[in-house]
This record gives sequence, C-alpha cells and structure tokens, in this order.
Amino acid sequence: MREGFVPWPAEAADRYREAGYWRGRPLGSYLHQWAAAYGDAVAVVDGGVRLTYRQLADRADGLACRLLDAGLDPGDAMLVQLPNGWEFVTLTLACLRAGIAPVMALPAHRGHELRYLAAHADVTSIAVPDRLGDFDHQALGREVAEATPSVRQLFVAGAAVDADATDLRALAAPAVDPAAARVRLDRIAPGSGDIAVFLLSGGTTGLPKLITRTHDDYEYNARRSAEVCGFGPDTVYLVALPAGHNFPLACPGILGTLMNGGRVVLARTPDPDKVLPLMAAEGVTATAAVPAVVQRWLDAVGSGRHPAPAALRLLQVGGARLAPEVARRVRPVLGGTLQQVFGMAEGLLNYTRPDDPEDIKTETQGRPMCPDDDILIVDASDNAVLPGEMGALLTRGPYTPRGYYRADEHNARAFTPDGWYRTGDVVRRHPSGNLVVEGRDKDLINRGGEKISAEEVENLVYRVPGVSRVAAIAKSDPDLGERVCVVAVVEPGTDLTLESVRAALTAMQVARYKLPEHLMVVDELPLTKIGKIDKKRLRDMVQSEEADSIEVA
Ligand code: OOB
Repeated sequence: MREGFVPWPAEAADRYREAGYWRGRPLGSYLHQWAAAYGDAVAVVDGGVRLTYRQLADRADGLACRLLDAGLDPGDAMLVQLPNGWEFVTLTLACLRAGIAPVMALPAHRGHELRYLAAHADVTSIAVPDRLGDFDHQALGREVAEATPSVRQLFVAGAAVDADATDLRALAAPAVDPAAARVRLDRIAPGSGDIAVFLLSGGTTGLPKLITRTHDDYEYNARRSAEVCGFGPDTVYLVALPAGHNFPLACPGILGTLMNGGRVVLARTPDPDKVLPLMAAEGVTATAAVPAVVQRWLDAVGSGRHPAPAALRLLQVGGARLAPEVARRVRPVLGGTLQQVFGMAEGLLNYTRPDDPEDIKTETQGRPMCPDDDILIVDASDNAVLPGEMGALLTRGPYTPRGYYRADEHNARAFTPDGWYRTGDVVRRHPSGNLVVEGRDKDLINRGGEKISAEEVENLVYRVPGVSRVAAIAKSDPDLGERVCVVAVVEPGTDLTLESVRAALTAMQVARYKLPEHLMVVDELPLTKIGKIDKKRLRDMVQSEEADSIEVA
C-alpha cells in the first residue's frame, strides 16, 4: 500500500467485511461479470460512439495492457483530465483493471492545480484531451509533465496528437487477444483494500486534498447508491456534471449504472439546449445535477423552449443547497421524481428515497445510505446537541476514509482522534430522521456546486503586487448560489481592479471558476475580538448596499 494512505482500523474493517459492505474484490474484476451478463446491451453512448458491454470490456482490457506495456506499473497513479466522453469511461475502467489509480482532475483545472496534483500523488502519467474549446490541453499536459519528475508518459485523447505524446484513443483499441489480456490482468489485479481512485476534496486548505477511495469502499459506494436509486438494466443515466466528480462517477453515477446493466450517456456540458434534446433522443431515465443546473433546466422547460424529458424518472440534485421553491417545481415541470443528495467526495452519502413523502423530498437533504454510517451532530465543544438542534456534522463509516492522502497535519484537524470526519457542514436532524443542511462552518465558497477554498484564493491574491491584506468570501448569487468575492487592503497608490486581479490569477494558471467575481477595496479588514479576520462581518458588508465598490464581472 502507498505510503500516505490512512487505513481504517482493523476492528472497523472486519466489521465492514462481515456486514457485507466490503466484498474483497477489486472493482475492475467486475468488468467481465458485467460483460457476461449484459454483453450486447449498449453500455456507453458518446455522440456517435456506442459501445456495448462486451466492446467496453475488450477496450478497457486492451487499454490496461497497453498502459502496462508502455511502462506503467500497478500501484502507479495517473493524472486524468478528460471531458465527459467514452475515453474517460474506458480509461477509468482500464486503470481499475491495471491497479493504476486515476487522480480525478477537472477539465477546468489549469497549471496551478494540475502541477500540484501531479506532484502530490507522484503520478507517472497524465491523460488530457488535445483541446477543449479554444484551450490547448495538450500543451498544458506537456508543461505539467515537464514540471513533474515522476511523469514518464503523456496520453492525449483527440484527433491532433503530437509526436511526443501517446494517442489514447489508439491505445484504447480492443485487446487483440481478449482471453490472454484478461488472464494477464486478472493475474496482476490490485488488492481490494488498495486505492482505486483519488478524488479531489472541495477543501478549505491552501491546496486541495486528495481523497483515497479503495476498491472495497468505492464498490460499495456505487452498489448501495444504485440500490437506493433503483437502478437496473432499463436505467439510462446521463452524465451532465464533470465525470471525475464523485456524484456522477459513483453516486450511483457511471459505476452504479454499469454494475446494473444500464446505459451511460455522456454530455460534454449541462447546457439545457444540448442536454434536453439529448435526454429526449436517448430516453434518459436518471441523472445528477447541481441546483444551479436544475434551475436552468427548469427555466428551459418551463418557458416552453424545450419539452420535458419524457422518460426522466429520477432527478438527483446535490452539491449545494437546493431552495425548497425550486425543489417543488421539479416534478411538475421536468416530470421526474426529485432526489436530494447531500454527499461529499470524502464519503458519506445522504439520499431522500424515491418513495418518501413529497415534503421530505423537497425540504430535507436525505438520510445516510448505509445502516453503519455513524452520524454525530455536535456543538463547539464536540458534545452532541439535543435531538433536532443544529450542530456540526461528524461522520464515520464503511465508505468514509479515515484521513486524506499524505496530509498528517491537516488530518489531525479534519478528523477526531477516534476517526470521525469533520464534514464542516452545519445540519439538524428533521423529525423524520432526515438531515437538513443549515449552513457550514468551513471556509469555502460553493460556486454552483464547485467548491473553492477561501484560503487558496487568498494565498493567490497575496501574490498580486500592491495587495497588503486580503479575505476571500462567498457572496450570494441568484444563479450560482455563491460567487467568489475578494476584499482587499492595498498599499497606497495601488490601482487594484477586478480585471487586474483576474488577469494576475489567470497568469498564475488558476482555474477560471476560482477567479474572483467581485472585488471590494477597503481601508482595513474588520477583526474579531481575538484578532482574526471577521468574515461574518465581511459577508454582511458585501451583501449590503455598503458594497458599492463591487465590480461585477
Ligand atoms: C458533493 O461533493 P463535494 O465533495 O464536491 O462537496 C461536499 C460538500 C458538502 O460537505 C456540503 O458542504 C456540500 O458539498 N453539499 C451540500 C449538498 N450536497 C453537498 N450542501 C447542501 N445541500 C446538499 N444537497 O458535493 C457531492 C458528492 C456526492 C454526491 C453529491 C454531492
């Protein structure tokens, strides 16, 4: 096992195995089981590309073998930055087969994020598309590869692969001898307690944390999610969020669909004008969205611009707070059953159940999916609050790891000594037993479901010349829920504008979604009694009319 991975204590692991949550099999070993059960059914749809279960298995095995032939080793990590497409699904399965752990980066990430992720996980390879829109990912991939001593291979998916990179699509051709490939991969299969994937935390620290998800725990994550959501061979699941996020990947997402013989339809963007016709054409029955996206789908259908997606049965919504007014419009406008999902890449998943009463589905964020998800709601001294009262949510369970990867110092704060994960969410228990998310006590900005660490933004803005003090806070926004607002004190004579800050961060190769969208220049930052920046006060200031120095991007 990789150094830096934090295991569950033996006692808990035994319990999870005995209860049947952990099955002791690597995720990739299920691929041929699915192919045997559903062989000719279509598993993946990506534009004009349709792959059956058999074809997907043959391609994943072919790719896994070629990755090993190219010099990668079981136990390696690969930085994966691919858009939603068949290559993402095939590569993820190939990695699971070969025991190579993908680090799930987002297409929006740039050099700032990718260099850090590559170095922190010691990846030996990087997979990127050639271009997305007008951005050259191949050039970025090469830059990151050159900056990361451990990297030996650059894989590029697309039509224009440069001579110094390897063509991922060619590598993903079906295995020439499927039986031999299968035997070879079965022989080197990873252990079920090994790291299956690295997910990114929506963290609160200067640099994002990596979350290690094991084969045992992630298989359960997808399997139990699919059970709660009633996925089966007739499920047609649309991937509209970035596929590397936990939600569309395994809640139940891509993995939960494939486990059950359903069909995965991939969309490059959640844009209603693209997605709603695709849902109609493919007969999509289930999908996952963040509230900001649901709002756009509701508007597109509600205004008559698009008909409701007729086959939709389940609309999962999570990642950020869903206003009850919006929740109540889902069934009448879009036609499917609303399911609220309060989840996190760190593990714990809460779902409202499809047969819950309507008010539970609109007003709560669901309950844990596993009987052995431990939930504790505590006050500032870590004592349990009275039933129904608000407090900080702590959790432990069979798919909630006990620590971030290589982050001892941070783990000491993010986990209690007896292994509870401090989610940073403030919740209360509804009389029905469901959780209601009331807020958070962690310092991040939730921009339409994408989490942005305030500290990370502050560290970046401190590097802008002329900035002497800075705080990054969330400003409420009708479309995205929140946007990044920077409040800064500058040295005399500095002309700091929103444009200049954004330009400076862009030059540092920071992902665009993290760039401040509001700026307020002040004489001094308000402090609390103990001398910390008073962010609550700042939030009130930028929200009120006082904030007339704000420039909106
Ligand atoms: C999902 O995962 P992450 O890791 O991007 O973010 C987790 C955080 C939670 O701690 C909470 O602060 C917030 O996102 N959140 C919600 C929420 N679902 C997540 N806040 C209010 N209401 C909700 N329904 O966001 C994620 C992972 C798996 C499934 C669904 C969401």
